[in-house]
Amino acid sequence: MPSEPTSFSSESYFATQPPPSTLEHDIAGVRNFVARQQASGRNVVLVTSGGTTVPLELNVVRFLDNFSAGTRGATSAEYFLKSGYAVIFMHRQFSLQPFSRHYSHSTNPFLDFLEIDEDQPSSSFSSSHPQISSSSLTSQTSSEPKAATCPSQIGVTPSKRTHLLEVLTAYKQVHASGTLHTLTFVTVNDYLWLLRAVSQELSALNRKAMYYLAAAVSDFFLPRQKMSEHKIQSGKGSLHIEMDQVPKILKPMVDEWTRNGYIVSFKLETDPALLIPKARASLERYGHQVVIGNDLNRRKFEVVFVSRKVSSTPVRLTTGSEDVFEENWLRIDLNQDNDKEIEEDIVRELVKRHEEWVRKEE
Ligand code: PAZ
Repeated sequence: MPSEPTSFSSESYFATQPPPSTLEHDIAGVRNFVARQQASGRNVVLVTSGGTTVPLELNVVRFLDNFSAGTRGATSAEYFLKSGYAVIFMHRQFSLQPFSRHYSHSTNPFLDFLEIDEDQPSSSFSSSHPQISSSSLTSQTSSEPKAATCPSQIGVTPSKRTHLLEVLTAYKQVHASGTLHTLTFVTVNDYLWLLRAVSQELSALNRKAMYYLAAAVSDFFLPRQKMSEHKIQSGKGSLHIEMDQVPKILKPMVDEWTRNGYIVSFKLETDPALLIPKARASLERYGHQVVIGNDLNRRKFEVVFVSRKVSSTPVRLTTGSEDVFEENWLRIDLNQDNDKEIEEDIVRELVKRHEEWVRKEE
């Protein structure tokens, strides 16, 4: 007999699903980071990025995944850093990250940026440093002395240098200023526990905190109590799994976990007709500040900001909602400028709106 699906509220979820083992350690790091940023007076943004998994077994062999490479989150994080924000980058393990995203193994393999300079003796390397020599890429017998077989240096392909230098400079600056803090999740359970705990820490910043929820989070999950301990066996033919709904965490996030924070959620649809109605419904239900709608196939060059009109009061509405919301489309022309990233414009617009939000406090 299949068990009945359970309807989880956020309270019952956190009361029954176990926290990830690294949670306390992760949150100690976040607390420290937030305290440092608070002391320096910076705004801080939490960027969530990448997809969550839903394991089907306790000893997990199979899992469901949510679509997301992490491009939106990693790219936006860089633009927030450029705008002077400190960033907590909470991302799916092994998804794209700020700066290193430019050299992703699938689109821009790092080794393609390097060349071996056969003419240059590697005089700047001391013999105690490890080196990559041209001969190590060709033929070298183990008996050959290392120093004699490492005559070359590695260089960056000239056409790639300017870009690499830009990325490297920004990366080093961020590293030196300590304005980027990174956390990872894998499962939807990791994500929910982390999101709650990080939001609660960040709420110390009140209006100076922004929450930019670009991760693709599963709407369904298998509670631990219903999971098979071992790998599901295939002997019984087809597989039937009934999943429970993940609790709608935007509600407690707005009402309980964050204090006056500026909350931006994303809505991904594949049917363009659903984008605006679903974004409005989300704002109506949860009462946060902005929903950014994006269509799966157009997301790199078109998004829509759905928000409450400035004049309208932030109350929950049941009728006539179309009068109190406004949509602002943001588009870029990739034919005109194929280096342009839409996240630059998204972040610029949000920084402007957030500044107004912070001013309301004064
Ligand atoms: O990570 P990516 O750039 O491949 O995709 C970004 C995105 C489409 C996952 C993001 O913009 C988004 O819409 N996140 C929310 C998804 C959702 O509705 O759950």
